[in-house]
This record gives sequence, C-alpha cells and structure tokens, in this order.
Amino acid sequence: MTTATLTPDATTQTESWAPNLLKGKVGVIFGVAHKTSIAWAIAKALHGAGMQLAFTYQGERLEKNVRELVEPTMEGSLIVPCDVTDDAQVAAVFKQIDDKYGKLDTLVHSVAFSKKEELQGEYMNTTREGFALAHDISAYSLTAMTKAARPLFAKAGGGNIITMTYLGGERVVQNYNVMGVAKASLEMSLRYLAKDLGPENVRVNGISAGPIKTLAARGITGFSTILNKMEELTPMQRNITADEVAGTALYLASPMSGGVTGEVIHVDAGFHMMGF
Ligand code: 1JT
Repeated sequence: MTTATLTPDATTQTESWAPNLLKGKVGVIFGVAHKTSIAWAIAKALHGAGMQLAFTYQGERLEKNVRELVEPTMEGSLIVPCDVTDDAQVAAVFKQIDDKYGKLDTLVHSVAFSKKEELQGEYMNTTREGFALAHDISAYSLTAMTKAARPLFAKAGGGNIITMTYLGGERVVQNYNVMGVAKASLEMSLRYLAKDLGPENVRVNGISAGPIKTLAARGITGFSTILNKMEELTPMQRNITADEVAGTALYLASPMSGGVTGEVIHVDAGFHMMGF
C-alpha cells in the first residue's frame, strides 16, 4: 500500500484540468487582490478551461496587482474598477462586459470586508457602522451584482453565480464575529437568488472554504494558530489550498453541475462535519 501524502499534489496545474470545458463562455471575477487571492486561483482554473474573463479591482493600489497578474497570462481580458458599494460602478462593469462580449455565463463573487478590530474579541463590540459596512460589502454586493448581471445571463440563455463563504456563517467561530453574521446573510441571499433566477436557467451556489493564508487573512491576529489547529482537527489532517477551491468553482461553473443550485459546498478537508 502506498503512503498517503499530507499535502496536495504540487505538480497539479489547475490551468490544464479541462482545457476545453468552458470554451466560448464568458466570466467575470470580483475579488482579485493578490496572487494568493482565492479569486485568482478560480480565474486560473476557469481561464485554463477556455473561459474568457473580465476582472474588477477595488482602488488604484489593487489595479496594479490585478494588471500584473492578468495581463501577462490572460491577454484580452477586460479589467475594470469596481467599488461594490456603488450601484453605478456595478452597472458600469456589466455595461462594459456587454459591449465587449455581449453576454455573461459565470459570475464569481469573492469579496468581503470588515474592520480588522471587529474580527477579534467579543461580537458584542461590533459597531452599527461596522455591521452595516461588513454587510454592504460582503453580503448585499452579491444581490447588487446579480441584479446588474441578469440581462447578460439572459443573452447567454442562462448562467451561474459562485460566491465564497466560511463556516463562521453557520456556526459560531471565535473571532469571526460580524463576518459570520454577514456570511449567514450571504448564504441566505444565495438561496433566495437561486429561487428567483432558477426559471431563467441561472444557478447560484456557494463554496465554504477552510482557512487559507491569503492577503486578507494575513492581517488577522492569530491566523497562523488557526491554520495549525486545522492540521490537527480536520479529517484530512491538513489545510486546503486555493487551487482546491478553484476545482470546485470549475465544477460549479460547468455543465457538470447542471442540476445544482442554492447549494453550499464545503471545501474544508472535512472540518464542518466533525463533532467533538
Ligand atoms: C475577511 C477576512 C473575510 C478574512 C476572512 C474572511 N472570510 C474568511 N476569512 C479568513 C478567516 C478569518 C477569521 C477566522 C477564520 C477565517 C479579512 C478581511 C475582511 C474580510 O476566524 C476563525 C477571523
């Protein structure tokens, strides 16, 4: 018997998982900030499957990051600014996608924010302003994007939406606090949206990822401790990778998941199903 490896196969290239699976399809990715972003891992997998992509970035500082990632490897991709709290900017993104591609098949929502000080200590210390901001950026944005994308999905004859969530949206996880409340709202939003858009052949699903050391997570006090704990507590005795999340995204964006909507798939090395 061979010995199981505790790390995923480092030679796996998500870019070549299914070279023609999504040929002729068009997708938009919200949430690339850095090479470690889950959104970037998803972009590579979708692009590798033949999908043409549009990217949004939040602010000038991140524009540079996104351009440096996208331009050398995904020539011809649309790159547009978007502050997701501004309906006019959200509308402008889809106007540009319409002008360039004339349709949309896949929307990836990988956007969240809360003040750093609200991701520690007691949930009760959440401010009214911090609560509203976290919900606006992390939860409402999915609904805003879906509204604006609807006519473009119609032009494609249907489509799919993928959003990112975390276990802290279904169970109390120390420190996740207001983000957990916002993720609960996001997960329920995804189900109502799936109901609304089902008749139009648009599927809406979520991926509940285990902790990953992304740029956003790096700012969190004690994040390394969380990663170490997961190695002990998950059935697979390890953390997950962004590429593993991307694999599930590829499935959700493809006809292989044709009957799946309103679903949240856990990509967390099995952690969510464990008891004490
Ligand atoms: C945000 C951040 C949303 C980090 C996030 C997030 N969703 C998951 N993570 C990672 C995480 C964070 C904590 C945690 C477990 C996972 C940072 C920027 C704002 C949005 O605690 C157990 C705190």
